[in-house]
Amino acid sequence: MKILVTGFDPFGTDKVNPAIEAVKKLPDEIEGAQIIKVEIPTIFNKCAEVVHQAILDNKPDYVLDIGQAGGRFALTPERVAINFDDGRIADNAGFQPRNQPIHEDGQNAYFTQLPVKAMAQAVIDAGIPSLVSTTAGTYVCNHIMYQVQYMIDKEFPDLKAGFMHIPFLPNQVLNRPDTPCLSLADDVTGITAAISAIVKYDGKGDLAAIGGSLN
Ligand code: PCA
Repeated sequence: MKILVTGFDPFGTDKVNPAIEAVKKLPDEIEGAQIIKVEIPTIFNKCAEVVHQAILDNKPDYVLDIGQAGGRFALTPERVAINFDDGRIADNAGFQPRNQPIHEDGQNAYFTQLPVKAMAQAVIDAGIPSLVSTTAGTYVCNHIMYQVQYMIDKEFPDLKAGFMHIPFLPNQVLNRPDTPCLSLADDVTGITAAISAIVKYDGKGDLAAIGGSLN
């Protein structure tokens, strides 16, 4: 089995993004699955092209995109991506969409194929906070999650994909009082645990646990 894991580059006022830092440090193999790591730009009109090319090049069974969610305290596998771009800030190309559909011929929303409850439970079992989230926002992270689902809808029906947000690193909250953070080592442990759950639940649906969600 092959799993393509992507991480976004730094954006906004931050000089680092825990997503790509953690993705770079993941093992090359998890539970027998080969892990392919790719950095993607925090640019609405570029990130999908990079992931699309990586899918064509590597033919993965799964895609897991990782991004930073500043202010969240937990690793949050996302359940749903929506057909809506609305930037709170400009992206790394200076583009700030407002109220735009991503694809006129796409669904309003797509659910992930990933076992998000099992992923969250595996992260918790590794001693790291985790919750299933039901909103990936309306910025570039929701955008890439939606774009990969659109590719599944139109082009790669056998692919399974999803997204996970992760908190700030400690060095990003030095001037952000009362803001949660998680160490890079915990990010790597947590993402590895989540990927282990993806492999273990392959073809088996999701854990039937009481999952809860972030709003
Ligand atoms: N987080 C942003 C985009 C890139 C990233 O790492 C988001 O949540 O949309």
